[in-house]
Amino acid sequence: MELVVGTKAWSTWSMRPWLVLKHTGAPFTEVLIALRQENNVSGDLIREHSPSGLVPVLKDGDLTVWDSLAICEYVAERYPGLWPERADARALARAAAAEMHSGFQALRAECPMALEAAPSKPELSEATQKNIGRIVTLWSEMLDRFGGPYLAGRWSIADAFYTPVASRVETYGVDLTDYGDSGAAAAYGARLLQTPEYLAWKADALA
Ligand SMILES: N[C@@H](CCC(=O)N[C@@H](CS)C(=O)NCC(=O)O)C(=O)O
Repeated sequence: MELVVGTKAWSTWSMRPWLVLKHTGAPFTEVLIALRQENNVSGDLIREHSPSGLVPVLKDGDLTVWDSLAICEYVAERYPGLWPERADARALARAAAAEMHSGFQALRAECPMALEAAPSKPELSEATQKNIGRIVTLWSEMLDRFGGPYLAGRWSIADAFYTPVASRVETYGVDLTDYGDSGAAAAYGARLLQTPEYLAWKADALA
């Protein structure tokens, strides 16, 4: 398999399936495309690989799969264990990943992932604060219900989807206790940033 990804310091969508593939231990090759180049260079390079004009894209033989969630689902069909075994945990892990995939626009726009950036503490808009409040509730309820250490018990695709949020919490100095966290959500976020897969991605991003 070959995964086409964008600049690792910025591309949260690329990070998700990359973490998932790394977690499986399956061998895969990687094509890295520098994002935000002038004169549509990035877009042209991406379109050589991707029918949607976006990264990430996974190639497996003559099959090209685009979109982070679809790629993760494809990998999960080949490598069991990426979704929880229990039906209720699997349902909520999927709901959490889907909510991330389709939501939290304010947080994403106002606090873009920037692994190379020095930590800062910007004023956050009401919409972004609402997103963070929702994430704290979601994380806390799932950790409580399934007992941790990850959202639905064992590490799953849902955790890959929230790893970029944990990096934003770190970069933008977000204190989750301001959003009703008892400490469990912050500990979970810190845990996501200590997985070997994330540390490998971050090392690549900073290299
Ligand atoms: N829904 C898509 C979103 C992918 C996306 O927005 N990718 C961005 C990079 S993170 C991209 O390719 N932008 C085109 C560009 O920067 O030229 C997914 O989940 O894969």
